[in-house]
Amino acid sequence: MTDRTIGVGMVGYAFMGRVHSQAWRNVTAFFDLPVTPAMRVICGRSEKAAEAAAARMGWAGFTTDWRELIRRDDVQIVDVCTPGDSHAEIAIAALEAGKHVLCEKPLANTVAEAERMAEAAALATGRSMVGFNYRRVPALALARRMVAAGELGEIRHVRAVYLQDWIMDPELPLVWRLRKDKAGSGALGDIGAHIIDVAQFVSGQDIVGVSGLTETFIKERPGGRVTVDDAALFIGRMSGGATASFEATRLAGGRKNALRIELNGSLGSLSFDFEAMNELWVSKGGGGFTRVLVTEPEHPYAGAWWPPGHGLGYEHTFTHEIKDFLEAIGNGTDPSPSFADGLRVQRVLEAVERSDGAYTEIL
Ligand code: SOE
Repeated sequence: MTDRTIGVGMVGYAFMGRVHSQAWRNVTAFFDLPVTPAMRVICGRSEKAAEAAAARMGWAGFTTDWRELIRRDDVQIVDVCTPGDSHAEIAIAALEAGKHVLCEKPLANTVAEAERMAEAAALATGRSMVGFNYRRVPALALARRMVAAGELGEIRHVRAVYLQDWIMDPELPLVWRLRKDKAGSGALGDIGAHIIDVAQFVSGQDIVGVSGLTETFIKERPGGRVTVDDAALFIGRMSGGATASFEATRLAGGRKNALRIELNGSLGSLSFDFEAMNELWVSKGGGGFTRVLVTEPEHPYAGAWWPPGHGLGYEHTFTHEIKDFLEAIGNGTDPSPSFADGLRVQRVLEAVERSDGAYTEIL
């Protein structure tokens, strides 16, 4: 532990606010860091809810004005956990005020917003990072390590899906994630963004072209018309020559949080399913898949926690994310993924929407 305390202010207190708070509270209990976060203030629209969130989640203060949060001299980090329509305004204001910024995914709701955010980050004195937390699953960080070491050889196929089913009930009301003005897009930007980032991170290759389609199956809900996609499917080529296929849907009944990715290379394959997040399946030279339980001390992040075989969960990926963010700030390096990486994901999302329907009908 050091005496280099760094103040944190968080905007938002829903699901992401809760899981980020868990990470801010726990990170120094498991990782030795060059700086120590102090949970100064949480911001939300409702004063009553912000006060309750501060008490429950461990924040010293609360406010309903994010501009006041940014102005505070005892806040050096701004953590943006709001719906996508406010990411640009809050993150740019925080960067221009000299703060470090962690912004939830996707970076923004449009490429134009993401471009302004990436430009502000490039000019800023503060460090910035996008919250693609799945890069911090030990199994996916191990997968990245194995690909980078050439253990799979030349990567030929990347196959990623992200399957959920929480909007299957047509009586689920028109929550903000189902409104384009708040979320920018539906499954495409919400969970499609994750598999785009994970595919690029694990393979070490960028997506350089896509063709895809989106579909909205449940068009009306209590509260009005759905203005985003329920599902997005797209294929692409990657910068190292691999072909790629993606599917993101929140209507896959029975699939709760099934982020799955498989890579096939000239020397072997890797396969991962977040619903069994402590396991990585590996095939070498065309042999069958064997299971690696990614809980050994030498595996990424795993050594900080429990003995082998005890396993980690969703929340730990956010502790790893914030650990890496604080380490970068303390060591004066740029965190990854950067806002420029987030802009690249936004360009892929926009390309899928632009390509929508560009397919050949079977007459
Ligand atoms: C809803 O689809 C959601 O909460 C996403 O927004 C998160 O990024 C994902 O980790 C879990 O599902």
